[in-house]
Amino acid sequence: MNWRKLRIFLVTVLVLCVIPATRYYQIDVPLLRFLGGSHVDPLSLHLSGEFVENNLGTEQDADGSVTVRMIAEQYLFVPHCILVPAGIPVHLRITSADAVHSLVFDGTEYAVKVLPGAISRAELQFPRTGEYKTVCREFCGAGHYAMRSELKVVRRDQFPALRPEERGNCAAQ
Ligand SMILES: [Cu+2]
Repeated sequence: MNWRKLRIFLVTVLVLCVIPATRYYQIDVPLLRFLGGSHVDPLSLHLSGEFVENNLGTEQDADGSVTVRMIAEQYLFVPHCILVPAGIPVHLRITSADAVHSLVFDGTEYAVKVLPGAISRAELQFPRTGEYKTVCREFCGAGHYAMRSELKVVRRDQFPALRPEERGNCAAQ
């Protein structure tokens, strides 16, 4: 093997390693399926499963914590305004209906990468009441810069008592 062939070979190997290393979030969905992880079909989110429209928003859990389910899609987050009680664990479950997004709660350290086909989970807690802007930090297309919504943290006694089948959002306040 001469040096030129060796160089081409090494560059090819390097490129083949760099592509999966930088685009890992696009190849882990089939892996998730293989491992039996949290997989959802982005094309039928609104038809069945936990991300149907009337299941989005804040759910009161039996142990006092809350679960928030959201969808990220070009160019909005659904629901547009999330309502959670202060000082209580918030289990976030979010998926994407189209591109890769990144949900960031401004003024906090929380950032969640959102992929189509997978459920991203995060454990959040907001000790103080207030309003947080939630923005997308992953360039997802022409309307990316307008992809913003809101999270409202209210006092525990101001948070509405939700029945098991009921989901809360800012409108329920
Ligand atoms: Cu975006």
